[in-house]
Amino acid sequence: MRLFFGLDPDPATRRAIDTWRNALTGVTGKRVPTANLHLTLLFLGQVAPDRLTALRNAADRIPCRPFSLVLDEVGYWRKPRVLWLGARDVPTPALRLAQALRATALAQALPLDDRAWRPHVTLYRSCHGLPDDLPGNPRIEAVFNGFTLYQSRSTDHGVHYDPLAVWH
Ligand code: 2AM
Repeated sequence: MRLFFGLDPDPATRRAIDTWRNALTGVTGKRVPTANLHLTLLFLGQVAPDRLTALRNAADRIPCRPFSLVLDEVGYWRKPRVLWLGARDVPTPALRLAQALRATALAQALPLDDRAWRPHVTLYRSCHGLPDDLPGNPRIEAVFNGFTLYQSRSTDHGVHYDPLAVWH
């Protein structure tokens, strides 16, 4: 199972992200469907299904208080070719949560890469770069009350992110 922990934006935040994204012109790439917009907290990759119960039980012990995060930056990563909205300031509770998830996964002996967490919402994939005319920097405040374990499934109709469990 291809798994990741993430943050699920509420409907108003999704609308705000879409409104900002709709103002972008000249983007070449695959638009991430609105329903798929999310912030990855920890990418786990392939996990054997028989590891799931232990992972969920371990995640039960992670404290999670509501926090807000301001999406105020747009950027492009050349290697994965994604255009994203990000948060310049990483609030401490969000960082703690990402760190706790990482520690939990490591304690479960799940292999992780060691890249630092960069909170972002991917807007476009297979993209060639930032458009020349950006509609000004975004400022979208998002409140998160919990975190979600997702299974990423590739289907004939595109990728689906199925929530397997939510923690508040
Ligand atoms: P993204 O967060 O930049 O959009 C499910 O595939 C999610 O995990 C996506 O949101 C994706 O990127 C992220 N993801 C996919 N492969 C990854 C990898 N090798 N390392 C880190 N994150 C990855």
